[in-house]
Amino acid sequence: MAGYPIYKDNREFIKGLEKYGELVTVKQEVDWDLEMGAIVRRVCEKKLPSPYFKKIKDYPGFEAFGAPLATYKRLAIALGMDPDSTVPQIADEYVRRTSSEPIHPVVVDKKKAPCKQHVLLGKDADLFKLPGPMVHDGDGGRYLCTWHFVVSQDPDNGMINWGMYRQMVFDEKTMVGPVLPFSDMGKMFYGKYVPRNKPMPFASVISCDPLAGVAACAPSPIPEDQFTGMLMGKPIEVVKCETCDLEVPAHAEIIIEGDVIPNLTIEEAPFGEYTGYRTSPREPRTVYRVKAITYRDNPIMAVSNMGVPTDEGQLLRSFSLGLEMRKLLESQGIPITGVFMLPESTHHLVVVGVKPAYTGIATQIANLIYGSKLSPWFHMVIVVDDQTDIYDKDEVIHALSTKCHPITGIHKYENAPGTPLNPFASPEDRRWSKGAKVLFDCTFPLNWPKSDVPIKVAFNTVYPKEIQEKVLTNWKKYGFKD
Ligand SMILES: Cc1cc2nc3c(=O)[nH]c(=O)nc-3n(C[C@H](O)[C@H](O)[C@H](O)COP(=O)(O)O)c2cc1C
Ligand SMILES: [Mn+2]
Repeated sequence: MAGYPIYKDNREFIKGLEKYGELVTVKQEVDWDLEMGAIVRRVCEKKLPSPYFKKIKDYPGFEAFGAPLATYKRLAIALGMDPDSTVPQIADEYVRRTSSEPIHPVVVDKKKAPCKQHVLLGKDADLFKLPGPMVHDGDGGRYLCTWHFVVSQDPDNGMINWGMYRQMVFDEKTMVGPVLPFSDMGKMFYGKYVPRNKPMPFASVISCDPLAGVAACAPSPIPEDQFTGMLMGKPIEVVKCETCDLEVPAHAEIIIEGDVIPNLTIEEAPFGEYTGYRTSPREPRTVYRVKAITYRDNPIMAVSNMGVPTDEGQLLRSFSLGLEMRKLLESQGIPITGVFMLPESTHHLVVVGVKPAYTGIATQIANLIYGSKLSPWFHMVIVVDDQTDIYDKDEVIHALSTKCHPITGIHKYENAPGTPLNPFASPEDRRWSKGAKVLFDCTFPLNWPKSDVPIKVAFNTVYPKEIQEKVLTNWKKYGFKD
């Protein structure tokens, strides 16, 4: 299987980014304590190239790579597409690849797996040997795992899960982090291992190839090791862990193996979160006990800095959550023109374009979206008609403020599932993940007489096709550049 022109590890991806001007190599030493985090944050806020840190204070031999996928351009590069591809082009390609047949990983021998170049076991497996950054001031500790994934396996059906669940260093041998109960790992750990009081083997994979990262934070119903293969167009190479039967990507930079401990919690957080706020208090959370650490020669840490959008977390989650909603609506035969979740909304707001074929179509769309298993993550749906470009924020704002009736166009859903991180929710509602939802219906009612429907006054709506074509053909001749 030849696959797409993709990068098998972050080393190749870093070279790819450099080729397209999407990398800044930082040769000067940087401090893991806030400095590296502050640089990555500013890079996200200014939409700058990824920083590649060559020298980290106290950690000779280690390097770090920040904001790996914080722009659509870097996502296009990761997918092996033209770096200037538009968002709809990237979205169509993603849907095409992820609607194909699952591609299972292939197991390679340990000798062929760079992630085994250094193996630390027993007392040597000390988390402080790794340059976990203090990402934001005010964080509850050093977060070693900010752009990574946790591998786990269902004890009954053997299903593999790769998911991104943040992990803070507690001591040399312990990490701690939140695992939401509706996540795949949450359902597996709290639903199966905890009732049996059985430790759950885990492996945290830090700094894998870029597409494994895309898969790990995608809300995919397909196991993410196969989903990565679909994105790559060929199998990802995995290798067996040192201390359990799990398999991890052979070309990853750093692997941490161990057990998730049932019926024990340790306090974790606060942390700067994807919503752009610090919402979750320091509270008892899920405990990971470490048995082994393996890494490549001169390992490259990956560092993501969550905060005000956009960083890769919000960009990729918005992208993939929106596209899962597209697949859902299409599977139900709704005549949508597309779905786009704005990354600036930190995946809270979904824009759906539709041909308003019948009355109530916007409500039907919102009911499907809010009835889906992914609905805890978002709470605003804007439905626009096919005259609005869903990817154009200006057009969406225009439709919202002109077509949505402030009373009859807004539909509220109370008592809905949310997350503990919703900044608008009261502390009590956050504790119980209690949410609420809203639909903004920006379609004109179909029962209005045709003559009374306001006509949109724009270049492509009020001029005859011939005039539009003539003007576009002559545009440069008139003296305009674009
Ligand atoms: C950077 C980043 C950090 C995340 N941290 C957590 C976390 O700490 N706990 C959690 O439950 N979900 C977290 N998520 C969301 C999950 O990764 C997301 O739900 C993903 O789809 C999990 O996959 P699953 O469907 O296999 O559960 C995070 C996402 C990103 C992008
Ligand atoms: Mn999953």
